[in-house]
Amino acid sequence: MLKVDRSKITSQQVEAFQRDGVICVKNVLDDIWVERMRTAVDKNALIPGPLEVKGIPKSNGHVEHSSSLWLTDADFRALAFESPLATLAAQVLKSEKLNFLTDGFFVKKPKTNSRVGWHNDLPYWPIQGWQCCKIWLALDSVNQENGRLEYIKASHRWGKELREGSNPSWFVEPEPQEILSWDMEPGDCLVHHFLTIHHSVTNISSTQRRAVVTNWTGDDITYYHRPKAWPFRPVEEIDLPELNSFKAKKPGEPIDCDIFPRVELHH
Ligand SMILES: O=C(O)CCC(=O)C(=O)O
Repeated sequence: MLKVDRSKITSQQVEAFQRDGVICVKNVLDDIWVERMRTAVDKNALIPGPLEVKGIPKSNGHVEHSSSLWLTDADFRALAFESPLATLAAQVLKSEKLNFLTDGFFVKKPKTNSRVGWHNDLPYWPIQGWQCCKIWLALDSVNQENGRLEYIKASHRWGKELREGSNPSWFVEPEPQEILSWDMEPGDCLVHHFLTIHHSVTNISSTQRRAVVTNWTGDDITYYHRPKAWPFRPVEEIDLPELNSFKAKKPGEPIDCDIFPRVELHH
């Protein structure tokens, strides 16, 4: 049986998530968790993730990214199934049921043009429905100089999908008063709705900025076929037993499968 922590956030925080599409929650994970995940990220930064093509060296880009590490790494697995993150996700989503939709990390290298452009997350996932969120966990202090995230307040309510670099005519750069952003300490988390539009600024500081992400869905989420969505290459080409039940999914079916496992919540 999968175990999760019972830590609670306030009803005001849940309302703020529903209203604004993003909240910052302080001190979600303690120093032991933060150190454990820093070590796990550093260890995985130079090797291909389980869904990546083996034998291709990692690019030397300005943002190191990898995903689905819970499949091969005990610390990422523990983060998904034994840390307070699952309870946090279930609360903001107001969901009885919770599925885990893959983890990942983002390492912004120092003094690089490491901006991540405006986008929201839903177009990258083979799902549809409303109850979905990402938890972005800071492993270093985060600020304007080293690449913090900025969100367009309440943009999840627009119901629009935006892929990075797609530049549709309806999207205009937001005014400063529309932006929500926070300086953060290691262990703090951002929780954003999959439709909330965000970007992250470049890292002009002299140190790296590391973050781990986990993705979660609730009661109303079903499978939906989206070309160019996760896992970002033809599923037939990926030889991973955990993908077999996903490959058989039909649109409208519940998302539950081995690769998007259900997490048991203890109320
Ligand atoms: O960590 C970053 O800088 C970008 C993360 C992001 O945009 C995302 O996870 O959707």
